Amino acid sequence: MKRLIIVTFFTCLLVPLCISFSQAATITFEDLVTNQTTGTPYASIIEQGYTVAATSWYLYAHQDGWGTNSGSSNGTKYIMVGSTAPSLRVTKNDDGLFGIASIDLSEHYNLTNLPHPDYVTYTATKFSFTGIKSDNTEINASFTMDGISDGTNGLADFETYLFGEEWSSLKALIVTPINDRDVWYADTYRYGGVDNIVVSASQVPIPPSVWLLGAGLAGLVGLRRKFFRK
Ligand SMILES: [Ca+2]
Ligand SMILES: [Ca+2]
Repeated sequence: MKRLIIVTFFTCLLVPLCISFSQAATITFEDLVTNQTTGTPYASIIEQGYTVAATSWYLYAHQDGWGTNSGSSNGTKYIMVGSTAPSLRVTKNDDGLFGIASIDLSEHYNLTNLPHPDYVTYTATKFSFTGIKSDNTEINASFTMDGISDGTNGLADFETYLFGEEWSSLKALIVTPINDRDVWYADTYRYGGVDNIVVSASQVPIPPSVWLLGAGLAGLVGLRRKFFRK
């Protein structure tokens, strides 16, 4: 009987674990086509079963060191949002619900190597996040960046923002760069870099029949062993 209880316990434990771990994904943008000069515009990007779309016009794909080392760097490709693409909208392609665990964010420009000194005021200072839940309620958060962005040099330009557990069962996630400097064009010029969006499909509830089946199978195994021992 002791063995039966142990087998049942582990069967029930493993079934939901296998389902939840297999559905996590990191959107890295490494498959995007881009170039060394201006970057490449995209209206939307599909990766790993998710769509990352600009809420208007284009977002841009950039590669590390683009321009004359004009952008933020994390050694990989990433996307720029802001100006003509005010926000990003992340959705799951099958209209399923998902959770967001983390996102990497940067100031977009290399602030030590600007094409023009005014460009420092074009760069986002923070990001806001809005999660739209399955019942259409919203959750919100924001993140102020460190203002460090030195291109392909030594300092880390991107920072990772970690979301809490409440950022689950989302229909959509909206990511908006914000420029809170006291300049009249701040609403227009607020470029930010985005990379490594870590998402996971919301766990599919295990139907009671599956739990019963698991427990039943475990019971059969236990009885069989008990029978043969006699
Ligand atoms: Ca990347
Ligand atoms: Ca930074």
